[in-house]
Amino acid sequence: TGDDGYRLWLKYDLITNVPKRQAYAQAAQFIAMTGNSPILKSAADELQLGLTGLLGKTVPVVTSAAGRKGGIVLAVSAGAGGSAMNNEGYQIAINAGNIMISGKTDAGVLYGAFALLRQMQTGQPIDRLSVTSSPRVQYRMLNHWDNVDGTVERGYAGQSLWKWYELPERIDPRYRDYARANASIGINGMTVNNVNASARFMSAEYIQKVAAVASALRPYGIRVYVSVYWAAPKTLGGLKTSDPLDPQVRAWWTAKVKELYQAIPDFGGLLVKANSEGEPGPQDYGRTHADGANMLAEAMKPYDGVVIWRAFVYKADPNGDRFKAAYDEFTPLDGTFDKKVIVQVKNGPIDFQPREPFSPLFGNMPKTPLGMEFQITQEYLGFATHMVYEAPLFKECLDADTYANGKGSTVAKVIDGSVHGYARTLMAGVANAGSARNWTGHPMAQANWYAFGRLAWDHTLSSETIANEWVNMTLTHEPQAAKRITNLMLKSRDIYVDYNTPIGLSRPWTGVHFAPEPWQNRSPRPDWTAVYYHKADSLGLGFNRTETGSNALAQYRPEVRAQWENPETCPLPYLLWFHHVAWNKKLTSGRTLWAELCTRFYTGADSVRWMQNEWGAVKSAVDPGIYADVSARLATQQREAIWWRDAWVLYLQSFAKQPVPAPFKQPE
Ligand code: GCW
Repeated sequence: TGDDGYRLWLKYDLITNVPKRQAYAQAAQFIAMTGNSPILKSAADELQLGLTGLLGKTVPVVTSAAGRKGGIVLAVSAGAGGSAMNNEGYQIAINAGNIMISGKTDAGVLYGAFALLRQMQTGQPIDRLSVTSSPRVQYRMLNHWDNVDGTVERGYAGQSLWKWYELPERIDPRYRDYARANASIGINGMTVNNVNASARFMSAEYIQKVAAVASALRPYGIRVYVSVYWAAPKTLGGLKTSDPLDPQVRAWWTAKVKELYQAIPDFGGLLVKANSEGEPGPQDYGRTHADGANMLAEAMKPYDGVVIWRAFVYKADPNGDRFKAAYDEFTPLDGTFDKKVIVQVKNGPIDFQPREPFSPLFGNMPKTPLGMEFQITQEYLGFATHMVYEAPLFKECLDADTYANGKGSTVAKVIDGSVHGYARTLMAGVANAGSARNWTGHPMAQANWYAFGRLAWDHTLSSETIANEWVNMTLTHEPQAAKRITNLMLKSRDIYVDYNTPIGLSRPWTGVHFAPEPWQNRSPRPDWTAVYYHKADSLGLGFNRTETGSNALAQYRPEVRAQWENPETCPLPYLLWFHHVAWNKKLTSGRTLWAELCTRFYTGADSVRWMQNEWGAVKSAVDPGIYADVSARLATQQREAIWWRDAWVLYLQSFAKQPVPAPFKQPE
């Protein structure tokens, strides 16, 4: 028994600190909703729900403050916040004895309402509030990789949230709670279906279903997008081709987009995975990504929607380097995309590895808005069993300097438009939410959903600030315990990297992306084997991407290259990404490569024991249901960390031909 985690970070349990509760109650005696719209109503409803829980009494919603003091006033006004605030921003200030939440739009007010609740949930004072906040990125989206049959590609939290067989008639009440959770962190868009898309989502039947989902999310300021199966004109429309330059194909998409907007007036747009991993695309007809994207953009022209075109492409070239593929295909197209197109780029050049250098596309497409694609679901981070707090991973990429426009041209500043002046800005996260009672399988994985949204709103927030907020809202208010859990979260990603892919290793798996298979050397494609990535041999380990190797480093600015191209000075976390290093080479740590690898694998696995101890120490401060769930998952993680360690050590030892250094014990 205990908390089932359903309420996520929106718990609103009674505040047990009585003076604090009384102070809040004093300042929140009524909610004045001046104006009326479904989104404003959501804001008022949420405040009422939250305050009722936190304060233990019902706070009335009224239509005007009518000269009263001591309440919360919600107001939409075009001038709110002045020019410093954008359309979705909010201001919270004390005005005539009330807490005034204002925005230029009702969505801004909704975000402000959640911000005020967060203030109370985290125990901050509210009597002298003066906050102005605007999202730094315009399109803040989740991408669901959900299929028609209810399965979720790379989903580890049960079946899909979207019950296609019940829609459009039945709206699962969960859709609203999903919308609340997203709105609370500022997410304003979502794609309902997998990028490996079924053409069915373009059928009249499914458009009605998607429209029903959209109607549940609309009152929370969330727009719905759909992933497109490129060959739909052929498979669904019965045309002979899906060539983007064919007039019939163009007419088909124009009509389809019109149909979508008739059903969903605020439809967000289309997301496309084309000519990637066997999916069809414009290249099947000798056309480019830009030809394809621009054709869809033309169909979207009458509407306020966008085309999001993914840059996750790589060809099966046994002599090539997959690292270079997206840059090679996309940079020549810079400047040729329609204004409605955003190109969505994964954070790293390969594929959501536990640690990757930033994608060299960032900073190299000045004329094409590039959006960020992060993966929240833990495809390569231990599914729903390992505890990995992802904010440090997101931040490492966002804070990396591309030097595109001189020092300080961070990836974050490319994404938010400040480096190249992009007209549209986007951050997307591949969702980790499913129909599991607690949404994310691992209770701690809720923090990754939360962190993604907070960073999409404001990438300058620190991983620690976000973790601390989440812990206080979700797990405990006990300061020592909250500190301990925050610290545990902050260390969890590096611990995972240590036992999984230390010093710049990547992709030691095939198949299900979970089990260690560094020996895997057979596959229909060379770049779908494990040996392709680590290149272990009798001399050493790692992928030479310098001039004497694939020269992928040439895709970065000289300043970035300089950090990584010299094996003597390349930071250890990135070393094997760029260099083939001899087993006995002395590293900057003072250890040989082999000794350093062993040290990482062993300390990483041992650190999971430390995680277990730390979690054990907070037992009395967290809910027993959540405590037990996390404890059990940590025990699994501990067992699996050793499995990873031993698989790697034994495999690499067959090349390094050296004993495991003391004090570590040779695996059996
Ligand atoms: O990470 C890989 C996944 C695929 C995924 C693909 C992509 C949706 O293993 O499952 O397909 O990337 O991002 O397109």
